[in-house]
Amino acid sequence: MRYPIITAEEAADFIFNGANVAFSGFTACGTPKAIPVALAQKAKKEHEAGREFKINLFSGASTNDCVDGELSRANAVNKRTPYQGCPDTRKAINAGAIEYFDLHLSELAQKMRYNTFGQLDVAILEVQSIDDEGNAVLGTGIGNSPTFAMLAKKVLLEVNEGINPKIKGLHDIYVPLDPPYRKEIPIFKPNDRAGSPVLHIDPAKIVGVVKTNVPEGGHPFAPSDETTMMIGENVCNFLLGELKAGRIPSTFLPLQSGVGNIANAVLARLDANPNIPSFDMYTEVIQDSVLKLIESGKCRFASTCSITFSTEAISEFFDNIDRFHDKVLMRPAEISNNPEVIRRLGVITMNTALEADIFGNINSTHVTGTKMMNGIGGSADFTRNAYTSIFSCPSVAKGGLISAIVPMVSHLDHSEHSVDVLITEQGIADLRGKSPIQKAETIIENCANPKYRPLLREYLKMSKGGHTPHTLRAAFAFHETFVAEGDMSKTDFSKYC
Ligand code: 0RQ
Repeated sequence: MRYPIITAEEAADFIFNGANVAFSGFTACGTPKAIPVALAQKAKKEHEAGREFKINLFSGASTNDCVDGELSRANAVNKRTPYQGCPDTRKAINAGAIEYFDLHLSELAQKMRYNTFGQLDVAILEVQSIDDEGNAVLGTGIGNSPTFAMLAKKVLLEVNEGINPKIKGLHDIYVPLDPPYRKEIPIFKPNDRAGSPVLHIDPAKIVGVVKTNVPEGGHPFAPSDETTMMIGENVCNFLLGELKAGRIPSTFLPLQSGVGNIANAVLARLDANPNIPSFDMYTEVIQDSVLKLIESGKCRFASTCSITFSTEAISEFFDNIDRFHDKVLMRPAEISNNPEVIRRLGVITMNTALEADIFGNINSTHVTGTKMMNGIGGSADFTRNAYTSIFSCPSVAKGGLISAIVPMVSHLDHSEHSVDVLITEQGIADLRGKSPIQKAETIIENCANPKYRPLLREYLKMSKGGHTPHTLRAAFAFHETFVAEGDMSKTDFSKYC
């Protein structure tokens, strides 16, 4: 190999206080595992010596604990974008120790190419292999690696020998030209290949290679419970109704689904229902349930940014790669989540809300309007450009102390203009073509938990006048009551009359 083989500690020495540092991958997949740990150690030593040491951390989406966990515990992060899902990072963000700016996942790469955040100093990229001409085979998640490699002054590589070499061919690396030269992205069907299976990195920028040997694959998700199964069933019923009404063509349309238990339950219900035809997926993450759908023939093809499989599923995937290699393509986040492509393909999107208000506005990110949970992720990339956008969530959280349906969302991520359908375990609220008052009546009666329906009806009744009736002084009464008394159902609207 023509590149210097170095230790993770030597690699960390290329990174200085205040540096803009970008990491490969998307979720834990494809994320570096050795250099960030050494970097956290370096930060701790610098702090012990009384010196400031923090980096600005850019990624594809959430990362593994070696990146967000180690670096935030070492107090080594100044700015952070575009998405995180790490409890320690979340704590630091909400304590004001990390300046987090929450960004649509499709936008970070182009914003960096437009020089919005200043020069990228170092890119740390995990690869499966690299040849002497700089052609790299990436790992199980791409994220923004192509743009990071293009922009960084220096590139540090982790060559992970634990990644199965059969991964070669599953990547589709394409970086659009920037305005005013951008052309259409040549993806007209989910399985169209737009770019190259390898990422070219300028060899002159590669200042060191660290070898690792960490097998890919994580823990499987917990099995679905009764609530998530009912949500899955309701999503399935909604889609069947759309097929029957001819609003979805009989050949079906590509699906996007978030990650987690609800997404798993929805996909399991779609698989089990013989009336749902086979479909493609145009999404950002695929998990074990999608592998099962591909095996059963229900999913014909999946375009994604990462393959977030459990350890067992990833071995099954690579052991049978001949069956899967023409069924999956991994693309950079700006392509997997690209608004132009999502709109063109007619993607049906399914994302999760923390809370929804009675008028169909969605909060996906902020608990009681103030505390960051994870970030907006790709949910708006898909929702805003969907053929039909669906949001789902359980009708209550924390054992019923919180209603997911509230008078007014305490933070807005997706406005009522972008949200077509809201689904809870209670039922389906089809919001298309409805006025705000009609939306409110449908959401209260179909989606709110029976325990909270009387309170929500009372709020709507006391709010008179205007196109979207509100009683502004009572709009956050649910949240205020939860903060003060730990139970939203204790809300007393008579106090606000
Ligand atoms: O708390 O973890 O303490 O049990 O929030 O809620 O119901 O388990 O749902 O794991 O799917 O997360 C919106 C955060 C939902 C996620 C969000 C509490 C609840 C629980 C988690 P515990 P659930 P999920 C694809 C697209 C934005 C990004 C996105 C998300 C915890 O889906 O980050 O969509 N979405 N990306 O008890 C207070 C409420 C609450 C609440 C739930 N109203 N108030 N707490 N909880 N509702 C993926 C990617 O972008 C990669």
